[in-house]
Amino acid sequence: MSERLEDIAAAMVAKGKGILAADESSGTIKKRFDSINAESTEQNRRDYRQMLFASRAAMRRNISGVILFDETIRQMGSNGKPLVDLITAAGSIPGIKVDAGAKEMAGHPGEKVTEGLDGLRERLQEYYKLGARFAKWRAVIDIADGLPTWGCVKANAHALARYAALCQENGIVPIVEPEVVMDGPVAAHDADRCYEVTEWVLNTVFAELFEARVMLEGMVLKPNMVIAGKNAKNQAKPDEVAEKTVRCLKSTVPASVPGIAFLSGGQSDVEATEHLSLMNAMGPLPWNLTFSYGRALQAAALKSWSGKPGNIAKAQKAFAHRARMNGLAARGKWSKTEEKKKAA
Ligand code: 5MM
Repeated sequence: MSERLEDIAAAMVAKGKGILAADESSGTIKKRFDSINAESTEQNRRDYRQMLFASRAAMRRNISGVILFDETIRQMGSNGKPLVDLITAAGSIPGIKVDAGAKEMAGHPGEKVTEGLDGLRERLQEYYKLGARFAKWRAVIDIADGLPTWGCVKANAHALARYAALCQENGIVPIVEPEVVMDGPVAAHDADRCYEVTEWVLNTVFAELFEARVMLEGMVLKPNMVIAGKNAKNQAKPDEVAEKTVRCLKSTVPASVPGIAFLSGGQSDVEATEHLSLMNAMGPLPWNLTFSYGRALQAAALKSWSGKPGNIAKAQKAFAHRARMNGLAARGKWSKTEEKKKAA
C-alpha cells in the first residue's frame, strides 16, 4: 500500500467502507464490559478485540481501518502473532489513539482540554514502527448555559492542529476529532444550538489547521452530527439531522479534505446508520462521508459475545451485519428492509 498521506487518507474513506473505533481506554472498556458482566482483564480485552478483527469478510468488505488503544497495538493474538497482523491481513489499516484524554481545563469550570502533546513526536515514531498509518485525537466540547467558552474552543482546536502537524511530519494521517457532545452532563440543547456550536468549533479548527500548515488532503475529519442533546425535549427527526449536518459541514469543511468519518456519540446503532445513509443520499457532496463508530458498530457484537468464548461466531455475525449496514449507509443505500435481513 502507498505510503503517501493522501493515498492513506483516501483509502480510509473509500466508498462503502468506514472505520472501526476500538480505542476504548482502560476506563471506557471496563464500563463496556461491566454492561455485559465480563471482567476487564487483559485476556478478555484481547479475546473481544480479536473476535472483531478476525471477522474476515466484514473487515475486508466494510472496515477500511481500525483505531487501536496503546495496549492493543502491542498485543499478541491467541496464535502468538500481533493483533495488528489480523487487521492488515484483511486489507484494513491499523491506527492508534494518541491523545492522553480530556482533562479538566484550568480556569474553565465544566470544560475540558485534551492533553498529550508532550513527547508526541517520539510516540508517533514508535507507533509507525508498530504498524500505525493513521492516528486519532479527540477534543470534547460540552454545551450548557454559557458553554462552551472561546478559551475552551480555541485551546482544543490549537491542540488538534499541533497534533495533526506532528502526525503528518511522521508519515501518519491524523484523524481530527472535535466532538460537540450530545450526552454531556447537561445535554438539553436542541439541534439548532448544536449547529451553532459545531459551526464555531469547525471554523476554529480549520483556522488552526491552516496556521499549523496541515495538509488537508492528508487528514480525515471525525465530527459529531448536528443533533439534539440526549435530554432535550425536542429531538430532531432523521431528515433534519441529515440536512443540518450537511449544511453545517458544507459551510465549514474545505473540499480538499478527502473524507469525513462521523462518530456516533451515543446514538443507537440504527439511528447512526440511518443518519449517515440519508446524508449520502443527498449527494453530490465535496467529500466522502462515512463512519468511524465505536459504540454504534460494537454494541450488538458486545452483547452477543457477553464474555463467553462459545458466543464468538454469534458475535461476529452481529458485527458483520452492523458493518454491512454502515457500508450501505456510506453509499446512501441503507434501508429498513436491509436492516431486517439479519446476517444470514
Ligand atoms: C471507542 O471510543 C473511543 C474511546 O473513548 P475513550 O478515550 O473515552 O476511552 C472514542 O474516542 C471514539 O473513538 C469516538 O468518540 C467515537 O466513538 P462513538 O462511540 O461515539 O462512536
